[in-house]
Amino acid sequence: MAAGKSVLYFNFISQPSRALLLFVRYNQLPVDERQVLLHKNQQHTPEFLAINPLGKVPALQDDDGFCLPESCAILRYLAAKYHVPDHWYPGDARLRARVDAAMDWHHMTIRRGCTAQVWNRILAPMSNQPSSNVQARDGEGILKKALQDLEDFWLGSTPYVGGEHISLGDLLILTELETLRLLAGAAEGPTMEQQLADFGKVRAWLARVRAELEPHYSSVHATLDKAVQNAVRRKQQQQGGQAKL
Ligand SMILES: N[C@@H](CCC(=O)N[C@@H](CS)C(=O)NCC(=O)O)C(=O)O
Repeated sequence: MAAGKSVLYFNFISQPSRALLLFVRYNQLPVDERQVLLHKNQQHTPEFLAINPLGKVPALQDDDGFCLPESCAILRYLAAKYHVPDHWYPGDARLRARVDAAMDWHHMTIRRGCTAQVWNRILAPMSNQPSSNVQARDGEGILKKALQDLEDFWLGSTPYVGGEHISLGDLLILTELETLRLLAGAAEGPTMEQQLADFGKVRAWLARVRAELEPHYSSVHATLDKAVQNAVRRKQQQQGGQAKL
């Protein structure tokens, strides 16, 4: 397999992009990072569509022109290309299958539950796009069930979702859950802390994985931190404005 340099196209708010950034930075992979500004629609420019015709981040381009969309495929590809430590994506068929299962599971459960809330309660109102309270509430239900399964099954008897060691599955689920922090700026609905209150193993796992990924956890999440602060400030201003009416 070609061992040349790659370029990762990403956005700091995008959950799957952050999973890839953590993986690349933690493993010090020779990958250049190029941010795609989604609020400026850079994902729809002809230049970017030539790299990922799906118009989404993350996307990868190797120096020989090979392009790849989809975070899970990119994570697996980079793990193979750069021979990262085995625990990220184990060679053993059963250990690997468990990591694959966690990666597959997260899409329609954790990701679906988080995205429905964050899009409809924060991102859509912020960008003047239509939002749905019904969809946000459905997201709460989906996430509650997903968190219960994370607590009881994925973290039921092991410290990480794939088993005894940190893996690609932990990165995807962690970065998805982190986005819930934006809900601190939502006009209604439960915050991240409220939604995690009943899930002690999930909270302990979050703290463990964040600490293990430092200093990259903080550098990758600095933009999200700022977005959370801005969302909270906007909410306070709106509430202040309403109080004056
Ligand atoms: N299944 C894809 C999801 C990619 C995705 O939905 N990316 C979002 C950001 S999280 C995006 O690029 N949205 C921009 C758009 O749809 O215009 C993956 O895991 O890579």
